[in-house]
Amino acid sequence: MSSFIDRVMLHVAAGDGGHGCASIHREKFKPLGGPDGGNGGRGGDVVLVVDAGVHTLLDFHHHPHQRAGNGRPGQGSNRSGATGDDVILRVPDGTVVQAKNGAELVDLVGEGTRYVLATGGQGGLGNAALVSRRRKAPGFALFGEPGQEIDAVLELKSVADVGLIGFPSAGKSSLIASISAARPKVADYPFTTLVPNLGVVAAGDSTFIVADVPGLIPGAASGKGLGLEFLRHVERCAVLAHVVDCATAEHDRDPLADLDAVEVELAQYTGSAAVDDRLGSLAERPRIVVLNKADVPDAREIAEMVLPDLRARGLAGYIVSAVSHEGLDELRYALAARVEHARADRPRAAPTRIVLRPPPADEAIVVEPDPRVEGGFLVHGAKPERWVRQTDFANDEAVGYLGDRLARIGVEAQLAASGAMSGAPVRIGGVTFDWRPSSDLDSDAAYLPGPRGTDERVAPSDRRGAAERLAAKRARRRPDEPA
Ligand SMILES: Nc1nc2c(ncn2[C@@H]2O[C@H](COP(=O)(O)OP(=O)(O)OP(=O)(O)O)[C@@H](O)[C@H]2O)c(=O)[nH]1
Ligand SMILES: [Mg+2]
Repeated sequence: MSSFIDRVMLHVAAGDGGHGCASIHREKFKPLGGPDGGNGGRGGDVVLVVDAGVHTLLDFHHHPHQRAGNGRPGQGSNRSGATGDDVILRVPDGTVVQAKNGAELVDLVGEGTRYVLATGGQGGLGNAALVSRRRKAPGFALFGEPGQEIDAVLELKSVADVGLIGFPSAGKSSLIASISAARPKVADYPFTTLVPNLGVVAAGDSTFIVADVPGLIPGAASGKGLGLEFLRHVERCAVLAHVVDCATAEHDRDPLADLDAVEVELAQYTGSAAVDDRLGSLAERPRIVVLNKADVPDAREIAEMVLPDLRARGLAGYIVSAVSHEGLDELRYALAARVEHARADRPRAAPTRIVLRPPPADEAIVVEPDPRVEGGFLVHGAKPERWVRQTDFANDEAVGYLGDRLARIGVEAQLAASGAMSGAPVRIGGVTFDWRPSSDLDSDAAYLPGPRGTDERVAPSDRRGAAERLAAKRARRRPDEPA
């Protein structure tokens, strides 16, 4: 079975999440209104959707870069930012998605199947959403998270729609070269083509795949020439196109005789068991006749004489020249119409509406010594890295909030267990901190998450010592770090 591999590298970026808003409600005579900063909107996703109307990856060869919309920032008065627009990419049934390293991510089968290739960034929480019992008036908000950026390879193994069959040197390879981007070898001796060639042909809105197979000669069924072996490459073609040489100098040949000889061979081809029974045998397949080499004056005359005979047999004939390109547009549209007709005949599978997502990010948190920094540690983990990206390091409260979150999921305990000393440089997602364990600060060993804000409206009892605690405890960004 011949399959044609259409491959394209896609560079996609999901939208960034919008930043959360830090705002305080203001109303006449109520100077100390509560926090009312809204959340940022989610960034848009980049989504692949199987569409039975799409047959090749041609579009992506032209537009390999795709970017979804960013989420909008939150605003005061608890207004959330708008969600970023998704980008929907329509792909053919049977598209295989691979990561850049070749690992298969997903095999997209069935009309309507969706796969989220790149996930939009979460919006940052606004300060209204960050209120807790201990942090009553947060003076900060979280940044939106950047959208995922992914390079992926789309691969489509498709089967040809049209098979070009005919005698050696009839011009099959010349023809596929003149109507598609395929560039097979062309020469004036028989059996130039030893392996099938495939090309994508466009005609108006329709695209289809044409296969050029090695030539057939009388007796092919009994093994003459290259035999019938290569006909398995056209077994699943919905349409056959006889390519006939109208300029042959051999006295015992003419277009109708060649056509008959090829038909005799086709009739003897039994094929493999795997053929789609809706298509029927090769002998029953719809076919047209391409009368080639019309640029040669004698050949054109012969072609015109043959047309009525073909019509009498119920066959459509097209007079073309692969060399001068005459008649090729008409041929492309005629083939497209037959291919579309065959596609419409094949019942479509009911939409499956399967939504596939990449496996959830690994929640594991790994702490290890930093090989590049003496006494330093690296912290890996989806959550800590995301939280660092969402933190406004210019805001002490925001940094304190990050410290609380990290302690709560056990990063602090893991650092201590790994032997980190107070003051050790700890790197998370590209940002380095001086690690200050909370046990340094609180006499009790158990960590107590607490408000670290300096906002005036924090209850005085909560604020006691806050400034000192903050100064000692906050995770400081080292001056050598890029912002
Ligand atoms: N004048 C003229 N010559 C053509 C035309 N098409 C093909 N030829 C010539 O015919 C010869 C055979 O062309 P190919 O395209 O290799 O024929 P093929 O059918 O692929 O042959 P095999 O691969 O051997 O089966 C080459 O010398 C071509 O240049 C045409 O439209 N006009
Ligand atoms: Mg050839």
